[in-house]
Amino acid sequence: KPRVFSGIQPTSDSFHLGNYLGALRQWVAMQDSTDALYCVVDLHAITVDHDPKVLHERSRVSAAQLLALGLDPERCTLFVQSQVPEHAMLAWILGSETGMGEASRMTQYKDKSAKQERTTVGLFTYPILMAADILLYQTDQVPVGEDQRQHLELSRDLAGRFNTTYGRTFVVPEPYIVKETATIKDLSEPEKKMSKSSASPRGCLYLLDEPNQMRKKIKSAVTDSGGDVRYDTEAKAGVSNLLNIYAALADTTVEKLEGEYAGKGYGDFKGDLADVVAETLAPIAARTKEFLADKAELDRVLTAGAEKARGLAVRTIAKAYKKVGFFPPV
Ligand code: AQP
Repeated sequence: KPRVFSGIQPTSDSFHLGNYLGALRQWVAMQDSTDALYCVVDLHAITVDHDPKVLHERSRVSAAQLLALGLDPERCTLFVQSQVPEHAMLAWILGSETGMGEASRMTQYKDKSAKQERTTVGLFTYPILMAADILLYQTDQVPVGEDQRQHLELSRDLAGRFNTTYGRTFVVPEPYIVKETATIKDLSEPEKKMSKSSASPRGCLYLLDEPNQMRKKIKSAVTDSGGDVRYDTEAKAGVSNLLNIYAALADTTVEKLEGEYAGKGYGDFKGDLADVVAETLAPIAARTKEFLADKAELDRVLTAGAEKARGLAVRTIAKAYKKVGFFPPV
């Protein structure tokens, strides 16, 4: 079975529809066909301002949402990054293989640092830690959204370079990006990706939103002055985004939906989409609450996951340490 690894940051109280359709749905689907490791990446989360108590709780809420979405600790390895210290150990090694120029070209760093008053070195080296996350597990495939493609490319470059310099050490990972849902757009500003840092509170649909809130957000989603439900990402970016979301959630195609809504207006279309969204997400919110009700059990599941992950991580670290001339960790 191919090895799969992917991570998500515990940087909000709820994941959003972009996270879900761009990545998390694939995580669930890949559990049985692959040997999958999924990680709540709290080390990444401190690269921007954070409150320690909030971060700790958000890591739990994140894990609970992942379980609610259908990740099964019997069928995949689910863990929190800070419980596996090898991530930081490998990141240090890879940082010394990364050129300042190539790190400086990362667009996510440029975008995020431009929005902050104070930028940290951690935010700059974020993609190197991400490469370490992936390479640590000899990963074949990484299910992510399109916004992570450039970081994946860096991971591939670093793996290839290390292998050339020191001899074969890492598997060179491939991105696994589903075309139709590679970038879910903001509902209010459909030229931007949906993101928790959206300027408009109605632009980002959270998995744990109340159904009423979801409905309001979808009803107020930006469309255009025309009235036909037609896919055209240039002229009708808003409608096209809603069509993509609808098709993905209802397991149908954009073409079929265009046919179904021919001659009907945006009102009917948005109303039906709101139903589909609420039907899909309401049970996830309910299950998340259930998993959060027993925190001791949740923590136990995560620690067991970390132990499993660590068993693999130490093997890669032993190899990499030897290759660069370090003493073995004791
Ligand atoms: N809009 C999106 N469409 C498709 N995929 C997306 N992902 C994120 N946004 C979209 C994918 O979700 C996974 C987790 O990414 P992350 O840990 O970077 O999550 P995030 O920080 O919550 O993402 P945001 O909202 O985009 O954060 P900010 O606002 O900080 O920039 C990844 O696989 C990502 O591709």
